This record gives sequence, structure tokens and C-alpha cells, in this order.
Amino acid sequence: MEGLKKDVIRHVVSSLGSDYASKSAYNYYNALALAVRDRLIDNWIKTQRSYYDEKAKRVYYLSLEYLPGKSLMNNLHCLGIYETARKAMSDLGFSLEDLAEQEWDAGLGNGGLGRLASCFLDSMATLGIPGYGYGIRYDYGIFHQVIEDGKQVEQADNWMRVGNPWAYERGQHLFPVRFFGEVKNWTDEYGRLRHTWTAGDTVLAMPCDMLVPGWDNHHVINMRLWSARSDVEFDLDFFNTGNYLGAVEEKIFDEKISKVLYPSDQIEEGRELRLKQQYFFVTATIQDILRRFRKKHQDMTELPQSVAIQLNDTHPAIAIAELMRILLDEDLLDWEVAWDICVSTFAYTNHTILPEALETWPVSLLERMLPRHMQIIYEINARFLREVERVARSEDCGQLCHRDLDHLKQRVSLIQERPIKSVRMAHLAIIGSHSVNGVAALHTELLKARVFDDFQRLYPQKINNKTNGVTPRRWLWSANQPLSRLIASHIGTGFVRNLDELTQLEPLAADPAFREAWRAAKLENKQRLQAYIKRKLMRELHTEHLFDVHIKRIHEYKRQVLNLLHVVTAYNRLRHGQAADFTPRTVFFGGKAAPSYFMAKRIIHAINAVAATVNADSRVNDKLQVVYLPNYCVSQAERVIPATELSEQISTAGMEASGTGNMKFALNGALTIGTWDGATIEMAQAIGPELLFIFGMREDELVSLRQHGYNPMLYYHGDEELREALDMLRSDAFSPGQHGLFAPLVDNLLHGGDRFFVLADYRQYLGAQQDVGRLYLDQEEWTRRSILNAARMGFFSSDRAISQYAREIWDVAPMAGLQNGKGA
Ligand code: 475
Repeated sequence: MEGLKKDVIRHVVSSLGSDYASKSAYNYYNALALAVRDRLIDNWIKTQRSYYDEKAKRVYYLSLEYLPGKSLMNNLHCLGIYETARKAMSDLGFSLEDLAEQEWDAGLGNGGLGRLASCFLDSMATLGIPGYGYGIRYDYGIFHQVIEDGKQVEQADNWMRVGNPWAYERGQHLFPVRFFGEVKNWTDEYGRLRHTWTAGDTVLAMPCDMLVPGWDNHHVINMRLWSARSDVEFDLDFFNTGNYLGAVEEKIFDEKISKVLYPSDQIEEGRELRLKQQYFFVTATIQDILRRFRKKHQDMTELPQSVAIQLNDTHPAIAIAELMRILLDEDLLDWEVAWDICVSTFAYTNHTILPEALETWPVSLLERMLPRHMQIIYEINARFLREVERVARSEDCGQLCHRDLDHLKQRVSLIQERPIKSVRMAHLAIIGSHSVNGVAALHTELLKARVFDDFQRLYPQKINNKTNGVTPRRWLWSANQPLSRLIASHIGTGFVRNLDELTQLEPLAADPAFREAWRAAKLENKQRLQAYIKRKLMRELHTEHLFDVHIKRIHEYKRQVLNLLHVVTAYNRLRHGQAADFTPRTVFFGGKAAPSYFMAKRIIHAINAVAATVNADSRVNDKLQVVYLPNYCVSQAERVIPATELSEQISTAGMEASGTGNMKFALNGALTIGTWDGATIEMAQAIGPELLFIFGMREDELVSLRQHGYNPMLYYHGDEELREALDMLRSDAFSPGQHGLFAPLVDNLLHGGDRFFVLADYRQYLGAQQDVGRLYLDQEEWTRRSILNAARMGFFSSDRAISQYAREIWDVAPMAGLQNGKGA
């Protein structure tokens, strides 16, 4: 401890240039972070060296998004110096919790996809898998959300302004990135046609490394984020021509590439700058991968034995054309050889079946920005369509008539003709990869049967499932110390590395003393949240209420509106004196809406309007409260999830690819009210469906309802409480003086077809909520179920998910000496 104290003080003085006697929390946080980083860097160097010495096969995880959140607490826990740090900082006059608050969340992602990437890096580090995360260091991460007059207002997330003590900027190791220009043809010595892409504009990619430690194993992997740097200062002519200001302007223009994260979750923006970001990221990463590979290899055909590249959705899929370009134009390989290398190296993960999220890029844009890549994509397509024809005519595909074959080719083509001629990035990713995976069992079945059914017939081995998982280090151990300590006092700490060990809790569910201790841990977390809400929102929570929580991105398919209709109905029953047996509850909502997503923003407004009315109504507000948590983010989730008793997972069946929040809640002892969707299905199967509150129509039932003609008006007319709730929303009951404010929401349900079947599931949802309320009154039974939920969550560790990727997709093994956890 004395060593750590000395190091912190030294960093305050020599790294931060401050007086250690002036006790600034900001300086002491930064100094502590630097002292922790010092303790990681040796192991990081040793880890990287061991990959090189042992010629280990490496995994590269390519993701345009990461959501690491804060690093301090996680890193202290991984290093096993949390207690030491707590005492050291207390000696210096600080509470460690307060210091941790100084850190900004690294919010380099939108939601589930980005957070999954961060959980996966944590698991690779813990399992000892030679992995690297690659991404973009956006200057502005996901916007900061404030609620003004009930509405979402976006503010810039200038997370780098205060500096980032965790990162190493490597300004010496820049990689060139080219855009535009043209393609020249030439003939090689064997008379073959060759192509060279001549430079148009150039910018530079600067690496910025963040260290990702494993749990108590000395293994530290790297997350390399690229930042755009202009090349104008390297171009002497620019300044010599006298156009000094012009040159500086160009510098600003170039560096715009990594300026901001696109804040849309599952909606394609189709903007030129977004494509630039993707290619900027991809070419820098592939150059770095090949640089490392070529240190030990000359023969490019050995690439798939040494390198596995996982594409996190299609956002980095242009990597397939980029690797082809390098192999063809720079290494001068033959097409077939190059293509085999690509397919064996790449694998692709799909995260959503929503059609509005499937990426396409206009051919005209690609031809201009990346002319050589567009040529390569055309050639990939031509060869692929010939192959389709061959396979389709072979026996296994039955006898296709010509017309069918033409239709099949149009459906699977990389090029879509309408509404504008575009490249389908998912098709490129499927054809260019040896593995295509979904993220939960139902999602993968829907990929096979619906979204990619033609590809499933063409390549029956390619599509596979890898159900998501979450890291128990952050989402149980670090976020929920009261519960973790209780668990550890009964079954030891092995569960942090091997989550299956939680099954040892099962017998304890029958032990009244253990149940009481379990409830005490929950209460402690509820009180912590109460203190936080008081500080941030100046509101008093009732900790004896049932804490009912719905936090995630705001999206129509996630159905925050269904939850809101339950709240309005409960409010009406209480007002009308029809709810004598109502179990008091506080309903929490939280989440960001894409700034361009009108309906999602209006939903936020409606939630806040209902909250204002309910909370101000003294007839009901001792029994029902509604809280909107502004700026939902990773660090907020870490506070809210441990305090939650009811987890809302109520997406339209078939629409939520997996969900990962669902897992974090159950792991922390919340019970789930949910639909038969995503990974919630597998959770119900692992836990026992009777221990969750499952309701609503299933995916196949919705398909047939849709086919037979779904008429939401039928539900409106047939259900008095539903009608009352909708009419109130449409009137100005919650928006005095602003008549019609929420009419778009209601009209969307009644006259817009209710695409997400909110009305169809309303009555069953109410029934399930009634069951929840009733069970909560029986605290012994509630607690028993809570314990069993957590005890059976072992499968949903990201360690299990990553082990499956490693074995079944990447063919990589943990580093020697790390298979059983602890390293030397
Ligand atoms: C799913 N984001 C969750 C999670 O697998 C799932 C798409 C386009 C542009 C920007 N962001 C996206 C997603 O598609 C996304 O986050 N998908 C989510 O991935 C991890 O658990 O069900 O919705």
C-alpha cells in the first residue's frame, strides 16, 4: 500500500505538474489511474512478446463501436489491488468511490453491439486468448442526454477534453489511408492484367492503445483505436506555395473523419462520412495486421493459420475488398488464391434482423471514393453468381427453372438495383466469410429461415449460433459488491472466472437465513441508488417499492410504449379506487433515442409527461412512481442493475436479436418479465420458465397473425382499459395546453398498423404484471426465485461465448499456462 501511495503522489507531482498538498479529486484520480497503468504495462509488454515468440494465432475483433465505460474499478479488481487502493486513497484523504466518479465513461458506441465488444475483450483477456480489439477513437462519443421540459436534448460528449490517463497515443506509428484517385491497368510478366490504385487524397491513422487486463492472470490485451491525422504537415509544398491557411483548413477537414460517433442504433444513415470512417478504420487495421504477420511470414497463404478476423456486424465489411486488393494488387496473387485466404480469414456476426439496419452503399459513392474496391466487389459478384448458377443446377438444389434462377440471382446478388444501385454489405460479408453467426438461438434460426434463407441453402454449413454473454467481472463482481461478497462467503470467488460455479447457490435458496442476507444485499443496492437519485435528480425514492426497470435504447420494437400503457392503466385503477391490492412500485425508464428518430424522441417525451402527472398526484404517488433516468450509459447501468427487482425485456417476439441487459439483470437477482424473444428464451430454458414472467405472442404466432390480417382497432374496441389509456394519451391528459402532442404515438398504433404488436400483447402483459405484484408480496418466494435465477446464469458468461468463438470459428487456443486461469 505504501508503494501505491508513493506512486500516486509522484504522479500528481511529476506527471500532472501539481502540488500534492492541494487535494484535488481530479488530480488524484488521474494519478491513481497512471499508477494503475504502470502496473499493467509490464504485463502488456510480456503478453505481446509471448504471442510473437510463440507464433500464436491471433484474433482480431473489428468493431466500429466499443462501450468500455469507466476503467478504474475494473482494473483495480483485475489486478487484485482494490482493497489496497481503497486504503491507500483513504490515507490520502479520498474515498475511492468518489475518485472513480471523476472518470468519464468511454462511450464509443451506441448500445448492445458496442457493449458486447467490450465484454468480449474482457473475456479474451481473462481466458488468455491472443486477441486484439480494433476500433475508432471518436473525439465525441455517444451524445450526453439531458431531459428538458420532458424532451431529450443532445449535448456533445467531449470525453477527451479532460484527457485519458489510460491510453497510449502512438504518434510515431502512422498509417496512410487513401480515398478517391483512379485505377491504372497494366500487364505483368505472365501477360496477366493487373491493377494499381493511384493515390487521391491521403490522411493518416494514428494508433491509440488502451490496455485490457484479464482477471488475476497477468494477461493484458490491447484495444487499438485509430484517430485521423492530417498529412499536410508532412507535405512541405503545401506550405511553400504560400497557401498556409488553406493547408490548415485541409488539416481540419482530414481530421473530421474520427470526430464523431454516428448516434443511430440500428438505423442506416448512408452518409459519405460514415463510409469514410469505415474504410479509414478498416485499411489502417488490415495494414497493422499484415505488418505484424509479415514479421514472421513471407507466404501469404499462411495467413488463415495465423490470423482470424471477426467482423462485428457489416460496419467493417469493406475489409473483405481491402484484403483482396492488397493480395491481388500488391502481393500479385491469383484471384482464387487470394479469395481462399480471405474467406478462411474472415467471419461475420449479425446483430439485427431489422431491415432498416441492413447496410447498403450506393455504387456511385463507392466508385468515386474507393474505385478499386468497387471493381473488386463487381468481380466477387460475377464469380459468385456463376457459382450460384452452378450450385442451383446441381442436384442438391432441386430443379430450378430459369425464372426462379433469375429471381434467386437477383435476391442474393451483392448489387441491389433499386431504389438506387447499391452494394449490400451483408451479402459481401456472408460470401467473404467462412462463418456467419447470429447472437441467440431464435435469432440464428430466423437468419437461416428468413433473412438469409437463400444463403442457408447455398452454404448450409456457414450460418451458426453463438449466444451472447456478459462479463461477470464488471456486471457482478465490480458492480455489485454487496451481493458478490455474500456469494463469495458461501462458495468462494471461483465464480468470477467460472460462472457455472453459481449453481452451488441452488441449495441455499431454501435457507431462510441466506434468503434474508440476499434481501439485505438488494436493499443495500436500492439504498445506494436512492442516494444517487437524490443527488442527481433531487428526488426521494421509496426503497420499499418494487423497483421495476426498463433501460436500453429507445426503439419502437423494444416497446417502451407497452410498459407506459401499463403505467397509465395502473394509474387509472389507482385513481378510480380499483386497485386495493396494488403492490407499490417505482417504474424506471432510461435510454437514448437516435437524434433523427422522431417516434423514439416522442416516446421519451410521453414517458416524462406521464411521470410528471403520476408523481404529482397525491392520490396515487405513495403507491406508484415513475422515474426517467437521464443519460443512460454503462456506469449508470452498473448502479441501477444491482438495485433492480424486475427486469423489463418486452420486445416484440423475433425482433430483439439477443439482448444482454436481460442477462445482467438476472445475474444480479432481478426477476424478468419478458416475451419469448432473443436470449431471454434461453435464459428461461436454463432457469426454468416458471421462475420468470413470460407473456405475449410468440414469433410464429405473430407471423400468422400478420398473414391473417392484424387489426389493432379490434383490441382498442374490445378492451376498455386499453381504450381509456390510449384516449388519455391522445387527449391532453398528460400534456396540458399541448393538445395532440402524443397523438402521433397513438395513431401509429391504431392507424399505422402497430408494426410491433403493442396492442396484441397489452392484455397478457397486464396479467403478467399482476402476477409480479402478487408474488412480490410473498418476499420469501420472491427471494427464492431471485436466488435461483442468479444461480442458473452460468451459461450467459461472455467467457462461454468467447470459448465457443475460439473453438468453433477462430481455431485459436488460450496461451500456454493460461488455460486454467492464473498465469505465471
Ligand atoms: C441487438 N447496432 C441486441 C446486441 O449482439 C444484441 C446497428 C447499426 C448501426 C449502429 N448500431 C447498430 C445494433 O445492431 C445492435 O446494437 N444490435 C444489438 O446487438 C449484441 O444483444 O439484441 O439489438
